[in-house]
Amino acid sequence: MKINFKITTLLLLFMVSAISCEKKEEVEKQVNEETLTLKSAFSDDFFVGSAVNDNHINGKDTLALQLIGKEFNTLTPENIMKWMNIHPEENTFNYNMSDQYVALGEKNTMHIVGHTLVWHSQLAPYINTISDSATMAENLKSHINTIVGKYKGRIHSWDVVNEALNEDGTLRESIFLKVMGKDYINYAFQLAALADPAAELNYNDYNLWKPEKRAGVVQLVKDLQAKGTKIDGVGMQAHWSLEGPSLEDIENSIIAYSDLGVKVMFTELDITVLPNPWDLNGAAVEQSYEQFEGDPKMNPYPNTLPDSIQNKLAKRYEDIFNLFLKHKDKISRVTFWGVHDGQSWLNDWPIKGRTNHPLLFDRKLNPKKAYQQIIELKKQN
Ligand code: 9MR
Repeated sequence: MKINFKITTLLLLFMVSAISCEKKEEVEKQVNEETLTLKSAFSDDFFVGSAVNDNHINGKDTLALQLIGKEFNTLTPENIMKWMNIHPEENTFNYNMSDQYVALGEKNTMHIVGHTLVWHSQLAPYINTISDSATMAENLKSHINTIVGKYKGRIHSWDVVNEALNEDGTLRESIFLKVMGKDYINYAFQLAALADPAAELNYNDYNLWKPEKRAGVVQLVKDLQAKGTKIDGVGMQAHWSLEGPSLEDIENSIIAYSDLGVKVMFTELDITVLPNPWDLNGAAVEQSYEQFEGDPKMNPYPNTLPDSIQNKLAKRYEDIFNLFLKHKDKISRVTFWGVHDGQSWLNDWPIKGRTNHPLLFDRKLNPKKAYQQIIELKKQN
């Protein structure tokens, strides 16, 4: 009787502990799911990041800074490393902001991106006065050697050349092309590889889903590879809208770039929800958009985003992330162009002073439905 009682007690204890183990696992799973953030949800898939501005970097925007640390594991500087800011005169380099930027990334153990070394826009004025090839080459060398060298081993990935292509895939008539010919691209990549052999080196551009532009990128990468020049990735900027581009066009580009043996990155993701002057009958692209400033028709959601559009945005982000997950073996990074809607460049482009809602966090830094939907994708997988 006594023995039987002991066995029953032991059995009961065993069952209770088995049940409580199961319960514990369930609770742990629930807690994990509830506390998933972008970086933890996609940690097995790709880096998830954001572009950061001056107020994030200098620590003034403390709330956004907390969000950045919690949600993202990679950063890109939105403006502070562009040529006119970091190297405004031939012999002047401004490292004040870039030092703080790199320190911010290091404090949070992040994948740190440098944006951007060679770009026709936001250039220092002295570059536009150069008219001979040897001087331009010298200046490229000084710019790339100095900056990449300074952050050797600390900036992990560089947008070496930005937006060198026209929409039809031909080379853009930038000051670099005009003065040096097309070899400036190869030269820039070679210089970056010499200055930091371990850094990831990328070509970055917008509208890379377009078949003609895609062909231009494929040619550009093949040309570099044929010369034995190091190129590690193609950055698709991803300034998209609710309607386009199609998932098919995006997917075709992911596959085309990956087939070249390079990584694919989505480097500047945002989804505009506002009407575009390009869609208006008779609005030519070259036209000034000042005529639309203050026009309520062009700024339909100045306060909150209606549920119908919020849902559309969430569905669009869900579809896009589903595609990213399908090709996670090819995609190494997804970076949003801004932390929250209130500081997106799309509030001022292509028309100034509008209220756009293109990101995952609203103006109060609350996660939007699109955020929940993306996280939900990972809970299901
Ligand atoms: O978001 C940036 C905005 O604050 C600047 O005014 C603008 C100036 O050119 O550049 C924006 O960032 C661009 C990025 O550096 C390259 N790809 C296109 C981005 C949006 O214009």
